[in-house]
Order: sequence, then C-alpha cells, then structure tokens
Amino acid sequence: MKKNSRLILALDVGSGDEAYSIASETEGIFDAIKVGYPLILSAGLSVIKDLSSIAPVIADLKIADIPNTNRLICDRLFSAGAQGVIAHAFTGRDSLEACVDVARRYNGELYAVAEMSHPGALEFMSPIAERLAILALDVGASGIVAPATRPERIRTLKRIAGDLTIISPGVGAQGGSLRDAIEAGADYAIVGRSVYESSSPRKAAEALLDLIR
Ligand code: OMP
Repeated sequence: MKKNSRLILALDVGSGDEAYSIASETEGIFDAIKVGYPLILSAGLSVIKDLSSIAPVIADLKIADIPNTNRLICDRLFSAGAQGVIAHAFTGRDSLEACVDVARRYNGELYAVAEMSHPGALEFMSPIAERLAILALDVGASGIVAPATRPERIRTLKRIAGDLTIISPGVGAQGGSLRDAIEAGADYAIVGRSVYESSSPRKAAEALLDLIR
C-alpha cells in the first residue's frame, strides 16, 4: 500500500452498494479500504474485487485458526483480490506463519494484531502485546495493528516492531486522536464511522486529511 494520505477507510457498512458509493465519493483520499465481517457477510466476497477498482483492499477477518485453516482463509481472500489481510497473532507462530506464507505467494501484505483499541484489550491482550509484535517481526509480517486509543502503546510497540508498518484503528468514534496516533508512530490511521456515518463522507475525509497535513 502506497503511503500518501496515511488514511485507511474502514467500510463496515451493510451493503455493497453503500460501500461502493462511499468509496467512490471519497476516491483519491484513502490509501486503502478495509473491509471485514459486516460488509463481506452482507455483500459477499466479490465486494473485495469491486472496491479494488477504487483503492487497494485490506480484508480484516482477524483470522485466528489452526495453520491449515488460516492458509485456506488467506488463500480465498487474496485470490478474491485483497492486497492485504489482517490476522491475529495470539494463535501462535505456526498459525501466523501460515498466513504470511500465503501473503508472500500473492505478493500481498499480512498485518498481525498486536494490541486492539477497545477497553477490553487491556484484560488479556495488552499484557502480551509486546510478544505478539516480536512474533510478527520474526515471521516476516508486513505490519502490526496497534491502538490509536492508546498512543503510548503505539510508541512502545513501534520500538519493538522496527520497520514493520503500523496501522492504527480507534480514531474518532472510539475517542482516539489522529494527530496523536501519527505522532506516536502510526504509519496509517484506520477510520470508519466518523467518515461513513457522516452526512458528507467526502468532507469528513478531507477534514482528516487537513489534520494530517
Ligand atoms: P471505527 O471505530 O468506526 O472508526 O472503525 C474502526 C475499524 O477498525 C473497525 O473496522 C474495527 O473492526 C477495526 N479495528 C478496531 O477498531 N480495533 C482494533 O483493535 C482492530 C481493528 C482492525 O483490525 O482493523
């Protein structure tokens, strides 16, 4: 994914038409579009290819299974046109490695979740996030997911993750600040509701762009 606006649009909307319409309206602003269960389960896997005509698509299924199943899921997503895939790292080295292997075969990107943005992540995930980031680095992931809601954690995880790309959700609707996340070391901020629920997604996206530049 080319670093330009440093913004990724999370399109957790309920239909392919709505997704396509918002993606078209904001075309040229986002470096990538992230789709996950809400959209894929309502619009089908073909939504990945449809949106890819507007921007590279990251498929966020937070894959968390045994290596063979992970491999099969990644294969479906990359062959459907995804440029990147998000997988959990807590399932361990073999499972994450399986995802990275498939990503390499497609020349794609694999992002591993190190620490999530919601409060519940402090319960189990945050205490092991450094280890998850080290694992992501070891297996050759493209990047990690780190929380924009806790910029100090981005800073810590960046020190560990070295050159890995950091993608950070939690800006806007979850209370995170775009500027703080970028200053802390996020390469990209992931933004969903504050754009797609806005009465003018284009204006909302342009406002984010102004904040970054
Ligand atoms: P908004 O909260 O609407 O901006 O959307 C954030 C997007 O990032 C959603 O698609 C979430 O599923 C996703 N996300 C998080 O919010 N927190 C995380 O820790 C990880 C993700 C993710 O992997 O993208």
